Amino acid sequence: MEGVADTDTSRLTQSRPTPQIHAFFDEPTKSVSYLVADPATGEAAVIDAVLGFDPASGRLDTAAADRIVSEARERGLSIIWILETHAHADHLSAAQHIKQSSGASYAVGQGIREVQTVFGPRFGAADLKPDGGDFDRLLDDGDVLPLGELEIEVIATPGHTPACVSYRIVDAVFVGDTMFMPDYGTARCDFPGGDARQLYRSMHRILALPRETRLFTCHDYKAPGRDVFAWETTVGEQVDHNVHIGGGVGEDAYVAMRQARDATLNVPKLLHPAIQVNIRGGRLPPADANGVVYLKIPLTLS
Ligand SMILES: N[C@@H](CCC(=O)N[C@@H](CS)C(=O)NCC(=O)O)C(=O)O
Ligand SMILES: [Fe+2]
Repeated sequence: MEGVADTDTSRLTQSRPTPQIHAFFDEPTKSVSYLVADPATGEAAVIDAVLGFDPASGRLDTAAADRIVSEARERGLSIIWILETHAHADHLSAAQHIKQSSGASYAVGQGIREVQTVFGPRFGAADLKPDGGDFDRLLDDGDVLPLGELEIEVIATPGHTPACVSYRIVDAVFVGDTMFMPDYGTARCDFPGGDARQLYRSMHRILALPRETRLFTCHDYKAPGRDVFAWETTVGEQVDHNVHIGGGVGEDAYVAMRQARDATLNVPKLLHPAIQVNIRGGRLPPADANGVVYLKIPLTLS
């Protein structure tokens, strides 16, 4: 009898498997990339990999992505997913570089099609494959991707952009650009297809998760009075303290605040380079007749 009781107790108290998480902070773009692995099988996902880009020289730099791949190799992990939380407007994706060495599948939210519809014509991107064809998989809300013995649940969290998704792996959620650290607030909603009301509702889907759920942000811009970069928080901390939505801020008040703040923000420095590469799934545009690859900047007269 005692033996049976012991077995039952150990089963009840057995801790849930949790993902192994490594964060990589890219200081030039204040972006955070993640390598997330199932400890049991070593299968791993890379979330939001950054390709370095210096617009003055046109130089691309794979150092940040190579660090992620090296870390995976040193830990004996095999990268099977390359995931994007959205089509980033502030940095280029290194997905294609990581795909070359890993052969992993590249996935993004299905809202990418809307982003491509808006920006494809603006950049004259006739080479864009229709229906998100530059990605291996377009994700819907509720989709589940296998990661060894763990599962990655896709939570559609549009608002910052139409293609925004968050990824939940057990008790960890990679929230992309929805909420930032509680002392900084939330993401801007003034990009084409962005919508503050939608973001508010998306964020509340995440805030409905258990308070101890760990949240990992896609950026950190520090905050007044904070000297170090940070990217991990919890649902409970956001619910209580997020400076934009914490303490029960209502939807209308949030939307008014967000729209007023967005009206003061500058366009991200790498907006044009980032968007034209990221709508192509991180592919560069085709080379010109002279064999050189160029990025375009649409001009407007103010
Ligand atoms: N200064 C940065 C701004 C980047 C930016 O606009 N970030 C977006 C996320 S892609 C955001 O939500 N920012 C919120 C804010 O700046 O308050 C740049 O030029 O890259
Ligand atoms: Fe973003």
